Amino acid sequence: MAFLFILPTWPVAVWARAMRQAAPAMDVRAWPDGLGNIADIDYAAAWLPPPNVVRGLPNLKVLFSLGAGVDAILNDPTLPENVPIVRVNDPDLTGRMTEYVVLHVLLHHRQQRRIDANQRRKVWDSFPTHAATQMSVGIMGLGVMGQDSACRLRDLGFRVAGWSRTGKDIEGIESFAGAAGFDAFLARTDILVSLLPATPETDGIINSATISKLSHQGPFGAPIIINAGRGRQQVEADILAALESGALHAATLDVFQAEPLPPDSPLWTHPKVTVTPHVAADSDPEVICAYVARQIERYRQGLALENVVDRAHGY
Ligand code: NDP
Ligand code: OXD
Repeated sequence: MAFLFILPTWPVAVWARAMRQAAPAMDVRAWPDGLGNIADIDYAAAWLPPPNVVRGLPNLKVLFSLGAGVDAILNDPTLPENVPIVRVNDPDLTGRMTEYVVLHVLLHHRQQRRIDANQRRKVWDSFPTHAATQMSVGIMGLGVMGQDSACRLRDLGFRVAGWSRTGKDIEGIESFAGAAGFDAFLARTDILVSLLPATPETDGIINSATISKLSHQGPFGAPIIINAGRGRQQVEADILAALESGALHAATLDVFQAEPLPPDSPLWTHPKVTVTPHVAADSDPEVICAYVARQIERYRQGLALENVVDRAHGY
C-alpha cells in the first residue's frame, strides 16, 4: 500500500513525516524523485499538481486535494475520470478561514487602517463609529467555509446573507440562490465576501457590473470587497478602477489572478487595498494528514469516502 505526495510548491518532507505519523503502515513516497514502482501507488495527495502526473499512476484508487479548493487539480485535462477526488473539509481549516473573514470584516467595519495611519502620524482623531447591526455582509459561496463565517458574523450582530447555487435555510442568515437571486443579494450588501470555488461559472464574477450593483446605503457610502475564494474570480483592473472612482470603498484580497502577486501590481501599494499572500486558511500537515488517513481507512473498510468532489459542478 503506497501513498504519493505531488507537491511541487510545498515542503514535501514535512508532509511525508506527518503522513507517516498518521498512517504508520503506509509506504509514503514523494514525486518526482521518490516515485518507486508506480504500480504500487494506491493513493495520492496533491497541491498544484503539474498535468500528466496523476495520469501516470495506473492503479490509483483515490486522489486527495490537500486544500478545500480543487481547481488546480481539475485543470489537468489528462486527469483519469474514474478516480474519486476527495477535498479537505476539516474544522481546523474552516476555523482558520472564519478567523480571516471575521478579522477583515472587523478591520473595515472598525476602520482599523485609518486608526493605524493616525497613530503613525500621532493624530488623536476619535471619529464617529457605527454598530455591526448597521452593516450588511453578503457571502458568495455558502458552503462549508461560507456557512461558518456567516454564523460567526451573525453572532457578532452583522446583518448577514449568503448567495449559493442552491438555497440554504440557516437561522438568522438570509439566503439567495442562483442567477435569479444575484442582483437582490448584491443590492443589500455593504461588505461582499467571496468564498466561492473557482469554476467556469464563477470566473471574473467580481467585476465592474457586480461592483456597481452593491449597496451604497452602508455606513461608508460605498461597498467593500473581501476575496478569499480564488483570484480567477476577480477582475483586478475593474477593482482598481472602482477604487479610483469611489464605486468601491476598500478591498481585502488574499487571492490573485497571478500568484505570487507580481511586484509591479498596483494592488501592493494601493492605500485602499489590504493584500494578504493566500494565507486565509493554511492546510496544517498534521491535521490534514490525519484527515486523509481517516478517509483511507473508511475506503479500506468499504465505507463511502466523504467530501468527494462533484466533477460536473467543478467543486
Ligand atoms: P464548498 O464546496 O463547501 O462551498 C462552495 C459554495 O459555493 C457552495 O455554497 C456552492 O453552492 C457555492 N457555489 C459554487 N458554484 C456556485 C455558483 N456558480 N453560483 C453560486 N454559488 C456557487 O467549499 P468550501 O466552503 O470548503 O471552500 C470554498 C472555497 O474557498 C474553495 O473552493 C477555495 O477556492 C477557497 N479557499 C481559499 C482558501 C484560502 O486560503 N484563500 C483556503 C480554503 C478554501 P451550493 O451550496 O449550492 O453547492
Ligand atoms: C485551499 C486553499 O483551497 O488553501 O484550501 O486555497
